[in-house]
Amino acid sequence: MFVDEARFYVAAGSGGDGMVAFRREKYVPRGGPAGGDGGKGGDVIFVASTEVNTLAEFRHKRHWRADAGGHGGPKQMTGKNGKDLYIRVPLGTLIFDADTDEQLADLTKEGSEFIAAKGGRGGLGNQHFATSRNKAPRKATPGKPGEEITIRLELKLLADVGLVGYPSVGKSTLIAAISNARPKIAAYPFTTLAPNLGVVQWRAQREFVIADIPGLIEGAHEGHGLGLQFLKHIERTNLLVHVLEVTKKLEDHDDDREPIKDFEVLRQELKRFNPELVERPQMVVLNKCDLPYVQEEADRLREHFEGMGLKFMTISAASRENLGEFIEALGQRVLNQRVDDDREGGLEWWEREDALPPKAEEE
Ligand SMILES: Nc1nc2c(ncn2[C@@H]2O[C@H](COP(=O)(O)OP(=O)(O)OP(=O)(O)O)[C@@H](O)[C@H]2O)c(=O)[nH]1
Ligand SMILES: [Mg+2]
Repeated sequence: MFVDEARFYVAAGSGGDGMVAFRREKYVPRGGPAGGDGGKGGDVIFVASTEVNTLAEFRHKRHWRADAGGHGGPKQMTGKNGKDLYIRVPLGTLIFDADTDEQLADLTKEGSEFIAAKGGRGGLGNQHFATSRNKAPRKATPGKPGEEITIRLELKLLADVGLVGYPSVGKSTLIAAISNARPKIAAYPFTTLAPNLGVVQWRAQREFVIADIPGLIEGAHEGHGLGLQFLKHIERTNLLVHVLEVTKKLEDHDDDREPIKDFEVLRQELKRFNPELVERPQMVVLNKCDLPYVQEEADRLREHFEGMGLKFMTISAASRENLGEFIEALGQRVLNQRVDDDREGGLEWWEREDALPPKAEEE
């Protein structure tokens, strides 16, 4: 089950207590203080991992605790440090303080960590308290309590490209055709109930991530269909691809779907969710072009969308028509964007579509 929100309590381990003890050795009349220190309590640490994909694990377990530190022992033995508790979360998990709503961390890279609660320090054993006047102190200090906090997690998937479109336009078929994702595909609407991520291989060494989200319909902002809840998972993408289809007009069934109208309706829905989304780089693809009645509409639609200044392509996810060109167009846009972002894995200047050698320095 796909769960993208969670709220729970975490507590670090408390430190172990220091000990009061004296050296007892045969033939040594009065041993000095020898009580060991307590160990440190374990930390609670969130770590981003590609091995988990949702926050489902947190639905039932409401309390997470790291181990306490061991108490100090005799003979100056320090207590064991409590084991840190590592909590694995998916990449793209935002961590908030649930009480103040302050964002504490955004774990976007494999292995990145955030210490949410620090373990308490161990107490000091009486070995530390001997003075010239008191050679046999009976004083030791208790361990400090560990930090505790109520955490709210929010998962916002990380993808370079997001697919949006009405149900059944073929988004899942498309992601299955070009990436390693294997989502469910079927001829009825709302087949996809949760986002899918897929990795697309492009030009041998490079890859990017594409997200397929459940279909959207008119009125989604009012909760129609599955609503707009999944749009947050494409909020972090650099490129949105509107997938369109031409629906067959049947004699007995008058659906008022039309690709240009579909595009405008979904644009409004995106805007209602986050006005910034429609400012994002966008592309339009007409899918199912293996069907003659779809192909017939291609020129008209191309003229319309290119007139709007949008990149427009015709593809068929089923027959794989034009998918190579489609991947190329995505790769160019996504990785060019990364160059602008100065992110890792971007294109070298000579790989860019609009490649021009850098200007020579003027003397
Ligand atoms: N002829 C043809 N059929 C396609 C093509 N792509 C998808 N389909 C069919 O369209 C139907 C819906 O495909 P999906 O990939 O499940 O559509 P979706 O957009 O993911 O739908 P939701 O998950 O419900 O939003 C399936 O029956 C597919 O086989 C295509 O290129 N050509
Ligand atoms: Mg689908």
